[in-house]
Amino acid sequence: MAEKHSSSSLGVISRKSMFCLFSLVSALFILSWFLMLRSTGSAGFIDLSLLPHPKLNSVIDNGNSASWNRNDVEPSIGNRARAIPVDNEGDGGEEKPQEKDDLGNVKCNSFDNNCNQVLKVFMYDLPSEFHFGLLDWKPQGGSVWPDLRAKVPAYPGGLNLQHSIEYWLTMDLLASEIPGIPRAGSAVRVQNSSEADVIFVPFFSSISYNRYSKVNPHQKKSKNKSLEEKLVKFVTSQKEWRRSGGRDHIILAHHPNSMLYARMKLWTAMFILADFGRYSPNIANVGKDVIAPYKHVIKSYANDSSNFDSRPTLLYFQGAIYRKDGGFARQELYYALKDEKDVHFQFGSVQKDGVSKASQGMHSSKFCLNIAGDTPSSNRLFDAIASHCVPVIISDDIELPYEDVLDYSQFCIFVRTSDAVREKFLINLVRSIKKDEWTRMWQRLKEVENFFEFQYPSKEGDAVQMIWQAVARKVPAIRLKVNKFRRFSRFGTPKDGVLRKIPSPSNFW
Ligand SMILES: *[C@@H]1O[C@H](CO)[C@@H](O)[C@H](O)[C@H]1NC(C)=O
Ligand SMILES: *[C@@H]1O[C@H](CO)[C@@H](O)[C@H](O)[C@H]1NC(C)=O
Ligand SMILES: CC(=O)N[C@H]1CO[C@H](CO)[C@@H](O)[C@@H]1O
Repeated sequence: MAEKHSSSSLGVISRKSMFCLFSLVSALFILSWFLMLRSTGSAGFIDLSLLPHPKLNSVIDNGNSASWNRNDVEPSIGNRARAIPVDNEGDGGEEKPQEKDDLGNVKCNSFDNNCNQVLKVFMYDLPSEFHFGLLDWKPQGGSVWPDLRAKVPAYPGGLNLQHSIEYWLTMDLLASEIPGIPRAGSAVRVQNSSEADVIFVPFFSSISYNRYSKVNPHQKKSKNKSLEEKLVKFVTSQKEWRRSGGRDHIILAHHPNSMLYARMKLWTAMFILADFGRYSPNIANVGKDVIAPYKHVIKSYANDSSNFDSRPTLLYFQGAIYRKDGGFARQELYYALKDEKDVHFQFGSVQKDGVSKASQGMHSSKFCLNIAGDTPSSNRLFDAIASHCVPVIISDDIELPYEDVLDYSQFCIFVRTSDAVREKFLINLVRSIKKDEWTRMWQRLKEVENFFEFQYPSKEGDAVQMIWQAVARKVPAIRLKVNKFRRFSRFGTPKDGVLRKIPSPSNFW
């Protein structure tokens, strides 16, 4: 009884006081609302211009195409390049006057996504044996870098070229310091690492793997292995690495077998990869890393005036039979398709003279098959894009370049492996796609092909620019990780800068 009594009187008191409190809070709330409205005009509590906009992800489809780099004169591919991430702010809103620095570049404050965001990249001056030395270039004078005004060193041709992103990105950074080279400017090299968004490690790991993996009789280990070991020692002892635990570093490992040793030591960095096939998810994953295209080995189809009816082959595949995982689907598909008269399905990898044959084959086919091999990705997809041959992708674990801003379903057909091997499924699917739909995809292929084109000097919207922009979209996440890392920085980092404990994927961030 006593208990019940006291609790009910308490209830009365608290109900009264709650009412008072509520009235007081409401009055304050209304008052502050009123004051805020007066001070910010109509925007309400929060000045929206201070919030980062998610608009970098937007894909324009309105012909109103200001490209990502506002500085550039005219987006050279105009409104055809609908996947260029754009700033939609332009439609209607008032332009803010742009503040410029001494060099005429638009000044940005860090909260303002409104102006031209150029990725600032600090590049280590690694000895030339890590980069152009691997291309047989010899350093002249004091510099570890070639003078691109004098001569541009060549990258070895043939199939090596598929993984040559290391070369194109490094050359673009070098060119950013040479006045008068006309190039698109998504990234610039800066000499002061404190001012950089990211730290670039210019090791040409793919060519190192391709050329120097063999152990010569007089050597204990291969050059690719000893270079990787030296690289890890060098990088992890730099102040830039120690400052961030490597989280703001960019490491190139496009060949799936490159950096076999170093990846286990440098996993905190952002990797630029062809796919994640040979990585465990705690070493590389789509959250942390960037997928870059292969450089296609087949000739671009310039001035393509073909059409649905003028491409005689329905479906084209040329590739190796694999013994590993992907091999099963290839075999099955081969037996399913080999008797279709308008299908070209041949085993055998594309070698030197095969390239021009394959070019011809892809240029005269409506659809081109991409089946997972011993890795989920292959350059065949990029050959198909360059040929405007609509890719049919059978690779459940494939990761695609810039997929955060590019909708591949507009120009590729994706088929699950489990469906593809069902009787007649694939051939019926491909035959069901008629002229109109095919023509739309073909048209779109011609619009996007530039995103996969590597060249020097790099041009607006090409692969080099798209890769830099993909890196730039990860900069906020990098900053978060670096700041978290610094919480305990007063206690120092491990002596050699290598963090041994590799986290599980769930607490990676
Ligand atoms: C590098 O940049 C930082 C931050 O802007 C600045 O404090 C420092 O003085 C610069 N160092 C040099 C050598 O210019
Ligand atoms: C494509 O057409 C352009 C202009 O019409 C021409 O300058 C160029 O040489 C052609 N390219 C090829 C490979 O035919
Ligand atoms: C460290 C590293 O990547 N080593 C590789 C160098 O190339 C040989 C031969 O292909 C590989 O077996 C090594 O793993």
